[in-house]
Amino acid sequence: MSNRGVRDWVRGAKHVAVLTGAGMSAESGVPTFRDAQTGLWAKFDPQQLATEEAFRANPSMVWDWYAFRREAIAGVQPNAGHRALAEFAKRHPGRLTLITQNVDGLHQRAGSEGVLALHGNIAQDRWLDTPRDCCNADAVAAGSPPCCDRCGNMRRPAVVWFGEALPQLVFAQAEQAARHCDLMLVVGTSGLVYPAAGLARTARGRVAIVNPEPTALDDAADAVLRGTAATVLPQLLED
Ligand code: BJW
Repeated sequence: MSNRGVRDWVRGAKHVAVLTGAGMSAESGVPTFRDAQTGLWAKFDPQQLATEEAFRANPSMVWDWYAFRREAIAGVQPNAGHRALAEFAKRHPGRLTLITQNVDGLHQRAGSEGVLALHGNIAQDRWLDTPRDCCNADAVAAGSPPCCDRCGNMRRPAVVWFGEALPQLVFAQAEQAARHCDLMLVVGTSGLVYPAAGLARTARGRVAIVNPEPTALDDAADAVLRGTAATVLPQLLED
């Protein structure tokens, strides 16, 4: 199937669901999750750092990793793929549901509204343990990580780590979109992490993958487009 063929599927679809992963932001300069990391963090495996266990074992190291990534993300811009999705949704109200595994906020910064963010938001943080009465904004002591100056409860990034449940309502809305779509575009994800990857397998309509490399979901696809998000999405979503 060619890009043009999938573009015709988009044109014919009443409802399009889009599931994005880290490759969506690669051309903005955000490293993907399973890319070799560079610099300071090259010797750490992100899969080992993105867990509550790792945070409890070494809170300052994991906090600093997130601080480093937050700063990097703040310095990049949405790319042509993010913009194409936001512009399509504006031109076609109610026709597109955008589901992302990304925590970088670039879809929202490109102007997409109602984004279903399955894995949270790296720019926000929350209490690690159930907050007590003393845990409030006035009591946050600066630090790495910041913590309650009375009981020591730590702040943690508001992202979903391995072994943690996804936000229930957001995931239910994503499942609903998958079950009702005529077409799902699966962009820039390795398809290795569940339950997000499972959405591509529950999609009612056709599934088209946009990724320069093979993925674990290729067998579930009606079309596999070997290209990048910033080059292929503007072609698929033009009117
Ligand atoms: C480009 C490109 C370009 C490059 N253009 N493309 C079923 C089976 C097996 C295991 C499980 C299962 N169900 C659950 C599990 C366990 C686990 C899991 O999936 N493990 C697998 C690794 C085996 N899942 C969980 O633990 C989830 N929770 C859960 O199931 O809870 C159950 C529960 C219920 C009730 C109570 C309690 C618990 C949670 C998963 C959370 C994932 N979190 C992370 C970290 C977020 C925070 C952070 O960023 O630090 O989310 S992990 C990481 O992986 C991140 C990503 O969102 C996610 C997906 O990665 P993604 O986006 O696919 O990135 P990459 O790097 O893998 O791939 C990039 C792709 O881009 C590649 O394909 C490139 O080719 C491509 N690319 N340039 C287009 N220009």
